[in-house]
Amino acid sequence: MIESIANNRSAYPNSFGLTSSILVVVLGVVLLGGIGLNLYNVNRAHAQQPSLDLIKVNKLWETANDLKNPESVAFSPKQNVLFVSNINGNPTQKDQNGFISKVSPTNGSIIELRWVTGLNAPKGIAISNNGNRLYVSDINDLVEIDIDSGKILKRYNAQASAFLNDVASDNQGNIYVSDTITNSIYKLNATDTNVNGSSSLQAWLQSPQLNGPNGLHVDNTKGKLIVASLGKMSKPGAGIEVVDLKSKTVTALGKEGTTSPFGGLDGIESDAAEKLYYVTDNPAGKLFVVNADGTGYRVLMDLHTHGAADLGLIPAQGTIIIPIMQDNKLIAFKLTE
Ligand SMILES: [Ca+2]
Ligand SMILES: [Ca+2]
Repeated sequence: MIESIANNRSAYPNSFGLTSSILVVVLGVVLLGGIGLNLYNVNRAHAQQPSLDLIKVNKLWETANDLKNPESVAFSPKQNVLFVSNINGNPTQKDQNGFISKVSPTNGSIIELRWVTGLNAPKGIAISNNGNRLYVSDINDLVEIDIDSGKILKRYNAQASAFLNDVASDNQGNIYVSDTITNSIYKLNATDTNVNGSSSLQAWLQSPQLNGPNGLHVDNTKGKLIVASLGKMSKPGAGIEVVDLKSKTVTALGKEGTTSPFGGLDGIESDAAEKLYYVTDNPAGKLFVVNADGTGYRVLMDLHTHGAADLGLIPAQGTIIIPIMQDNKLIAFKLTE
């Protein structure tokens, strides 16, 4: 089955079947949570959540289309730079041509196109809690890169993985990686080291409820891993799941398609207050804004293109950066309220 998926994907660049996240999804009718609430509930909801209706987006910049199937973006405040993963071809092929670029968050100029090379099909990117390391998923491996030197320090193999996708870090130094096809989350434990003093990447959670886990976000305050799911590779369509980092209990965020989005979800980021999530639907080319308490969402933007991949967010600047995989570029937007 995985073989046939890989073969389908080689039909690229005709967008359908390119990644885990490229197939058409018919979106359900978007219903916001406000219908039928009494005055008390409306007031209470306003006290807890920013109003979704007031949030607007304006285009800031886009990069030159010199990137090669960019999948994910991460912002480093320390270096004031965006790191971008470039799959460069088939997302399951170990072709050694994948790379990481550095892009200016100010104007989208490409600072260094091939900053780190020798990867295969890099996807999710996360910066470690201490800001020194970059972690990138690469099909079956998690790659550790030294940010100062741009050198690959280590490759951690994720045993029995099929399609590693997003990467997220928590404030304890742990790293989480989603594996879309096997409904798994892997964890690189910061403290659990072997006799040589090095960590290993372990299968941490496997559950059909994860339903094709793609985008990952850690809410450190609540102790939750928020998962934006893709659904089946052959038929994308899923919602957002919340995993308790201690008990590993999985619960759905709101009611998918009604108070939280349903689609071929790809990236998920949060505002600084952890009140709102910004989520991309890759095949439908949409950006959702979602109440973090599962009480409502809306389509913030329709990009009218397939392949809106794993977004980046600069909370302090209200900037959202979306990789458009088949157009080989990033587009940045400013959020205003
Ligand atoms: Ca490649
Ligand atoms: Ca992804």
